Amino acid sequence: MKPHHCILQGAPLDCGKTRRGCIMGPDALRTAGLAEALSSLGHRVTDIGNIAPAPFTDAPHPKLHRLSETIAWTHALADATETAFDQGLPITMGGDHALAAGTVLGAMRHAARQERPLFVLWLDAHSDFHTLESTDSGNLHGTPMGYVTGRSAFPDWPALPAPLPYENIAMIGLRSVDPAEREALQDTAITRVDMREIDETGIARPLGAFLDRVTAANGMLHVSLDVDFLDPAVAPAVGTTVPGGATVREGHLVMEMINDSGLMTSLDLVELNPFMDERGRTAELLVDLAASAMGRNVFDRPTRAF
Ligand code: 6HN
Ligand code: MN
Ligand code: MN
Ligand code: MN
Repeated sequence: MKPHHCILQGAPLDCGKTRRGCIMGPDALRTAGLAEALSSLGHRVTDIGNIAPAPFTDAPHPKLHRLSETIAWTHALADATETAFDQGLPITMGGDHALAAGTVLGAMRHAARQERPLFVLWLDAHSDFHTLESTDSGNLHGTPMGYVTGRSAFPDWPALPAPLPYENIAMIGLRSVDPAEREALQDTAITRVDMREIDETGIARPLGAFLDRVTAANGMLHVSLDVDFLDPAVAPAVGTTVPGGATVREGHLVMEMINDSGLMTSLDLVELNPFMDERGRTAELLVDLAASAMGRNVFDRPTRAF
């Protein structure tokens, strides 16, 4: 396994929804031993501390919750993530999923400079594909994929170097997609793998097909892991629980295949709400999954196409 320089950055962003608690996520991941787990695998690890948004004025919006704060975070995280790529592999400790607007944008800028295509693997019960118009809840953690694909205007948000192509996105674990998202997704080439497909074919087949495409394109791969990808019975520390999620082993298999592929260039660990955890078990599970993605295994597998 190739040793990496992991750049841990805390993103205690809690403005993407009304239920609070993700502000404590980065410290819970630190407490659960994320840095130590990665170092023990032979990686160099630097925790650069927490990112902060530039000062913003909170202009109340009739529908969208804490819009100006989310925009300020998007600027800060895109800049920080882009910078982190110069040092190593950015691992963002969230924070709710609104942070992915910034981290994916940072990865898009980096990939554009490298003249390589960026691919995004979205591990989530939700598609987070809303626009500012289509969201019913007004919670901006439901919009980052709508933003990075440029499917509608996000005024005052940072400009995209180019929209992220739909072909470069796979959403795996879907089981809660709002009607407006469902309709919009149907018109795209986004790879959509719902829990039923995982039940029917197993998770390895659709994931392997996607990873093969990333390899063939010499792509960079951003992985965004939302806690609610996992079943709430094993990962209770999340505000948006949806029953019927991935098992612990499905989670690990995804991460192990990502490691075997050697493709991952950045990672988000998001939506951890330590206020709702049970004796730190969700934080510890996220640390174990990150370790699997970075090379922890029982036996090495020969490198292979899936
Ligand atoms: N997440 N679709 C719902 C909404 O409020 O727009 C849920 C969003 C969940 C967000 O998964 O990070
Ligand atoms: Mn900026
Ligand atoms: Mn999400
Ligand atoms: Mn989710």
